[in-house]
Amino acid sequence: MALIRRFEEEAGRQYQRAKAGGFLHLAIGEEATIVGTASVMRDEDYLIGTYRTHGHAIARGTDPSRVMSELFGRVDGTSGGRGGSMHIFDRERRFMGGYGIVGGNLPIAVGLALSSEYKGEDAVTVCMFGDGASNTGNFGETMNLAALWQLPVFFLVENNLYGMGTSVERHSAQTDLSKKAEGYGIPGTRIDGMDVIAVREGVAEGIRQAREERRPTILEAFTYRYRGHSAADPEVYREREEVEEWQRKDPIEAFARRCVEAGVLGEREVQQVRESADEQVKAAVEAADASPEPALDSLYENLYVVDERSGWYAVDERSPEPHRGEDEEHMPDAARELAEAGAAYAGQPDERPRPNPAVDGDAQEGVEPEVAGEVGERAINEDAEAGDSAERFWERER
Ligand SMILES: Cc1ncc(C[n+]2csc(CCOP(=O)(O)OP(=O)(O)O)c2C)c(N)n1
Ligand SMILES: [Mg+2]
Repeated sequence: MALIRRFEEEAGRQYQRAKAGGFLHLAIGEEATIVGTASVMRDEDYLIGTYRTHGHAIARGTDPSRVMSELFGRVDGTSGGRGGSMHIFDRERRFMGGYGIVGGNLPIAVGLALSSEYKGEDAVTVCMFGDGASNTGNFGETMNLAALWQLPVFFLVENNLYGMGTSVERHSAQTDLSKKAEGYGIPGTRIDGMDVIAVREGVAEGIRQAREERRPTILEAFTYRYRGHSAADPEVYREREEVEEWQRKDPIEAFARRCVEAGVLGEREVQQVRESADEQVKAAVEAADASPEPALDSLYENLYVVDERSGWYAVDERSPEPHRGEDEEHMPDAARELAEAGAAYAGQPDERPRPNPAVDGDAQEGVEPEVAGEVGERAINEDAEAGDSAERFWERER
């Protein structure tokens, strides 16, 4: 936590000196939520976050020099200097970004969890996002598939009370964000996100349920960013007193005090932690400064552009003529083939009659997921035995 705090203070300074470009969103004050979460993850687990994720990468073990180099736009950065602050990424440590689109990471988290399931891996995906992101359409789509497919994914809402300058009460109809996915069958709980141990315990349980029971859950962690939304925020939406009140709950100070009082650390050791953080951050700035900018002739690498006539293609990796699926207008056979394949895959409509929950009650209520299928099947079979056709069943229900 101390290292992340020092890193971000320095990142803010380097941004003011125009060493770091683009946008800069600092999570100063939110360290307990970040570190508490990462501390109970296994190496093989995936973590995915938003655009406020310098600390998340560092907590996963990414070298701070590589994160600072990314802010500086240098070749030794985590994305070769091309992503900047909002797009930190470290595949080796399974830190999957870093996204500028609010809520954009949510469906990707479900994709990661699906890949683990598909490959028979034991990994859990931990998806962290803000209170504001819970209002995006992606939220509902993500929760639906996570619950429906019983994926090994765990959601953590970093509720810092604001989405930019809009408070939760003004941006969300349901202000208890832990309840926001209940309708999809994803239960939630709330914890003090300023207490690193509380976060650790809450996340450990959520990860356990995801890993062992394939049961996605949400944890809402209350936290606070001491700085503005981004480096350019006049902060007219909140009172100084509110910031000061949360500063009194500083997660680093509180944890240091707790360790000293419990006799786990001495004052001197706490000081050593801070000094070590300071040294690591100084080294990170030096390394970033020494790292070269990307070569000019690499300007078009990994860059995709859209051409109005021929669709998407990569400048450097593909030949400029249209490829399969890019220019249907001039490739009618390919388009038809794809449409026919899709239709064949969808198969025939299921004509079996279904129970009507409004009349028969919810067959799945209070029943474990494995058993629920059987109950549903039985209800269907009973109807089928009575000689009901699908049409007659629905006619009667209407
Ligand atoms: C889809 C989309 N809409 C709007 C924005 C602009 N925007 C950037 S950050 C932000 C607030 C998000 O708040 P929250 O999810 O609570 O995260 P926090 O910044 O508090 O960590 C908004 C609206 C965006 N980047 N993407
Ligand atoms: Mg927020």
